[in-house]
Amino acid sequence: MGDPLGLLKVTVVQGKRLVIRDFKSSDPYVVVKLGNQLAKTKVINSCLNPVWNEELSFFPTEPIGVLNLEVFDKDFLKTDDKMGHAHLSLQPIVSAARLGQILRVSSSGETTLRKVVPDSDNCLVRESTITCVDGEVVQSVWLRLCDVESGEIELKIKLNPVTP
Ligand SMILES: [Ca+2]
Repeated sequence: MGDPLGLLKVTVVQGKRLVIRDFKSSDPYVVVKLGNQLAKTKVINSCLNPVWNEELSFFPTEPIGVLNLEVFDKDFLKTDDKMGHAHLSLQPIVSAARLGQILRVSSSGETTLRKVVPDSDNCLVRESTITCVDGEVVQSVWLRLCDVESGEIELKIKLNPVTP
């Protein structure tokens, strides 16, 4: 295990245009993984545009990994169906947090530290902004789900870095 990087709070905000896995709808939930740490949201029944607004906590260590998301349709009496997956590199938020510390961004107000643009290596739907809000480093992200016909997931990621 490497050095701890702080507390990473991942809020799974909502999903949009998720796929149908039952007759008319799905019962989606999200599994979020960072290395061997795993957390799940609750199941929202019969909804293709679910709002979870659920905060999941992770304790990342150096070197920082990739956040992996998988969406499933909860089923009874059979295995849950896959509804797509996505990943997000945590390197930008970690470097932005370091930059914020170096620049000693004031602990009040909001400062934009960095922007991440969609490309072929990430799952971003649109440009993602990393800001420092009242001392916390926050990244807002919309991810496109892969290996599925449609679906996007909104995340808000907060990093409270360990103070050196
Ligand atoms: Ca189901």
